Amino acid sequence: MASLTKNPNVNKWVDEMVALTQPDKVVWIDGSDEQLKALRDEALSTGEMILMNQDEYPGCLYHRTAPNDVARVEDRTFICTKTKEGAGPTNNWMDPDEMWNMLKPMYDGVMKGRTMYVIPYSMGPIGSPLAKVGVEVTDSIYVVLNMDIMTRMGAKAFENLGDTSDDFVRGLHSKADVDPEKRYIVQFPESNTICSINSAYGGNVLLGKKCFALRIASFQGKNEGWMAEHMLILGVQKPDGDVKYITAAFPSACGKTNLAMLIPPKFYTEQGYKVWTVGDDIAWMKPGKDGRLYAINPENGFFGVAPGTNAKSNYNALASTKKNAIFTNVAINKDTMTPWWEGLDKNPPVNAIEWKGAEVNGVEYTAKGEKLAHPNSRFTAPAENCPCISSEFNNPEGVPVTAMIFGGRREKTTPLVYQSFDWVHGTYVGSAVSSETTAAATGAVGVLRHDPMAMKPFIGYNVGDYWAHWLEMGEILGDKAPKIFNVNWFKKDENGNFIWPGFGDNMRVLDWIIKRCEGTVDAVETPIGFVPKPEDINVTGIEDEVTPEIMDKLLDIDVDLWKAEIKEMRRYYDEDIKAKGGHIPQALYDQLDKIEARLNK
Ligand code: GTP
Ligand code: SPV
Ligand code: MN
Repeated sequence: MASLTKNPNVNKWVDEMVALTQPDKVVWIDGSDEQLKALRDEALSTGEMILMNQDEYPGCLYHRTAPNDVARVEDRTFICTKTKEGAGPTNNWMDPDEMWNMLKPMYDGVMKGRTMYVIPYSMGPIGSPLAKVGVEVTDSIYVVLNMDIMTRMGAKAFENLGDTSDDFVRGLHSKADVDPEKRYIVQFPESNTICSINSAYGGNVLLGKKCFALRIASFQGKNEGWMAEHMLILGVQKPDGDVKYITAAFPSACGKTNLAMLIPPKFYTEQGYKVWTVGDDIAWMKPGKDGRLYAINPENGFFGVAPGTNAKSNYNALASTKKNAIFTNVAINKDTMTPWWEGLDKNPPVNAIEWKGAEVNGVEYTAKGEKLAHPNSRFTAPAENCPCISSEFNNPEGVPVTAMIFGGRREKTTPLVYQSFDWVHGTYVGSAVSSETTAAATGAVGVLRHDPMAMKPFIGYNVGDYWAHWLEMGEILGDKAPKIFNVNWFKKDENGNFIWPGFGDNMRVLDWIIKRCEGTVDAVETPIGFVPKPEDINVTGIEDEVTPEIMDKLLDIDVDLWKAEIKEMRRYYDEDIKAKGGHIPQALYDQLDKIEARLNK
């Protein structure tokens, strides 16, 4: 099939990939409805996709991945820069030539008997000065259909690239044999190239997402003066109509999609507050003409965690999945052909198909403690479906950022919210994010690990240089820099229960954050930052749940725990980062010294 572009750089690379992988057929994805319909029909006929109930879920499809292929594989993810130092201590590294010599034979003839789909896509609105183009070649229709939702896909993406530019990210994907022992997710930041093999799951294969929009883009941002972050973007509209934009970085499966789409408590909606979603996972940010930081969401859809999503916890996410969505590894109600997952409702279907494909009695199955949906099962949903999608979603210039938030899952130590003293301290706070691990990546769940800026698996270069880039951006932004906060929705009591209601009630914390940015509320200065006065977190309507005693616990700064926290941070900087080739800026060590001195006073 003829190429969709005159760009010789694209055509030369695609020709090389065809010669290497030897597909029977090459299909350029123009993005037309006819083409996508034909691909859907083909995937349905082979069983790759399953049709959901078209009355209740029009346009929705289902896909099941191999049971060994259900999450990102961090131990098999590599950053291949010329030097090991370039990748730094938070990444697996291999010399680029050595890696390619290992991968090349694996790709040799891998698409024989298959079709290669060539997917042009734009990360960011077409025509946005912040957008970037990628081309992914893949042997998976599932990838094509997901990329259609997650990106601006098709011939139109080439408009941004033009006929001569070489500034596009090359992505080579083959599901090959889905062999977990030969699975590799490899980024070559210095040559704008991604290679993924032996997976057919989400973030491993939708190369525009984590591989490009975070790993490659963070490296590009460092060199080009912008930032690529694992952050949601939301707008809080106040009763007077003014909208303040906030970004927030939480590790995988720690609440970004939920916060991005929150519905404020009645107390707020009655006054006219409203939350608008710009993005739920990734933000690309650059200083604008007025010197403020502007953010776009490079994605065009949501690849959201299904379990736990329900009409109460996240009405807007659920509504987004009602048409033209793809469900991956959730359970199916066989009678109705509708999706089901733990936490959707309290009624698991009797005639259920669990995520691995077995037909089970869902009531008995779940009563035994088995899960019908995989804990990292997901929906892929078009952003345009979201009832609270921001009017600025497609704004090519992005939205101005007033506040940035870091957070993670911490059962103790970290209070509900605190504000950093300034950008440099805020950068330290970001570097100090640690969180209990989740099912979003393979490996143990619930183990506390360092996850700086929620970017540990996604920083495409040396983490120390990444921190230095944060500090540089702060200098460029000066007094126009967003204010930096930290939140923790996951504090627990002695019995292991969350003590903060979370979800929509997180609006109460956003309210305090905005007031701090506007300078309309006071705070308590503590050794770790500014903490709210208990009376300044509005608890109207939840007084029974969040009593004054609970609020004290939520806002408590336990000096002994914090001394231990700082000691651990020094160990982390020294042993995990510096001793392993990370270049930690002195300014961050100075922050450690200052916090320690304040705690000892
Ligand atoms: P990725 O897509 O992996 O990057 O995840 P995410 O950060 O978007 O996480 P998401 O919003 O999907 O939430 C993941 C899990 O955290 C869900 O099971 C939610 O139920 C839970 N969660 C989200 N917000 C809250 C909250 O405020 N409180 C509590 N207790 N749980 C929450
Ligand atoms: C995450 O793990 O942070 C995700 C899902 O958003 S994935 O696209 O698989 O990386
Ligand atoms: Mn994510």
